[in-house]
Amino acid sequence: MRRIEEVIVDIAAAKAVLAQQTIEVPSWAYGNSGTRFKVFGTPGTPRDPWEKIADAAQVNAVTGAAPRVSLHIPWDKVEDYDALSAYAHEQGMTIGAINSNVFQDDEYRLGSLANPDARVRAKAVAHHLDCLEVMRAVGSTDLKIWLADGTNYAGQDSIRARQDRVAEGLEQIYAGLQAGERILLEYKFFEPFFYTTDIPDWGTSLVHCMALGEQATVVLDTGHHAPGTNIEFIVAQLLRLGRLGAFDFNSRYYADDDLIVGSADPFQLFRIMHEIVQAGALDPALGVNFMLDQCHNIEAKIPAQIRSVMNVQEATAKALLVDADALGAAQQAGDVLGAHAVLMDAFNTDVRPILAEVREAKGLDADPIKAFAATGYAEKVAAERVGGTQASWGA
Ligand code: LRH
Ligand code: MN
Repeated sequence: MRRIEEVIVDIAAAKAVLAQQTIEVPSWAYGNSGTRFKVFGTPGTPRDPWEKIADAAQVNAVTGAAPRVSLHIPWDKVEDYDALSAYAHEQGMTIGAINSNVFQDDEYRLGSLANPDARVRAKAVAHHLDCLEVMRAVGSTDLKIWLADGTNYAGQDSIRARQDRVAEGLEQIYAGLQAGERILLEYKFFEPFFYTTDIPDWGTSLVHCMALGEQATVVLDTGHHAPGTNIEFIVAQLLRLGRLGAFDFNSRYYADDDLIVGSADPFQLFRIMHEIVQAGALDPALGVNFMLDQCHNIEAKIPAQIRSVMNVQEATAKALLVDADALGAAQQAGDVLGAHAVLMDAFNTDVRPILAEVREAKGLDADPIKAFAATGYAEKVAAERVGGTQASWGA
């Protein structure tokens, strides 16, 4: 592992960028989730959006880099969104992207915006317009749309007709946007349907976004690609087109495993952040929202989220330590191994010391995991949160 002292790029500049980096955490990561085989409950799991936000605030408190929490509607539905937003502010948080949900009502068996039944499509559009109202009530500008829509058997429905229906529905939702607001359109290559998925890949999401307009951008969920997909290529292309709106960071070994980002393939996360740094896309002005989208089925949820934020920070720090001049020169000279070595030097650099310094400069403990354990918060909520129903994907 290369030591930080050996690095020649401007460490102070890298630290300044790292100090500004923010990662958005998902409310649903603090609730129970699982697989079709089992959803494990855990003592202290939140029972409502207020408790989810309180837990998310613990991650920000020890990392200083996670000041936003995404909501999912209706999982986070409340009577008074102003009050929820005010509560988030009291906790030092703001509410980020609003995720719609047109994948759990019985009517959506054959799809939502792609459903052959116009009444069901109208219901799905109406839900998204409601989500826009929630977005405005909590001061957010991002409506994140993931359509589970798809089919299971060849011939079940017209692939082309479903695309036309999706386009029409998205148009009706897009028409509801106000200035400064945007749609984040997510794709996923399969699940819950297994023959077609109506927005299966970045190309399909991009085609719909370009048909809609400038306020429509693509969400890249790192768990939503066929095995072997070069995700950083997609990142580079979407940045080139100015259509990368957000990431849903997680990692996987097989399918949409939603594991801790960087836990399965830290080198892939580094390669993705290398494309981000090369494009200057850490600059909030480029509008890329770095979000987590994970489920902690067996591990403690708050420490898992803290580890996730740290993994993104470490991949970003390594990407910021790439000697861009040396890389450019080697690439220009066709020095294949020389260019590769420049990247590997950065990847093989222990960046934990500079991230510790960035945290200490913010008055935080160098080790966020240790800092959280020392708060006794997990034990406190396990004792307090007795009774009621623990939040989970269904509820
Ligand atoms: C779908 C998905 C989507 C969310 C859900 C929680 O797999 O990635 O982003 O709505 O997970
Ligand atoms: Mn996702």
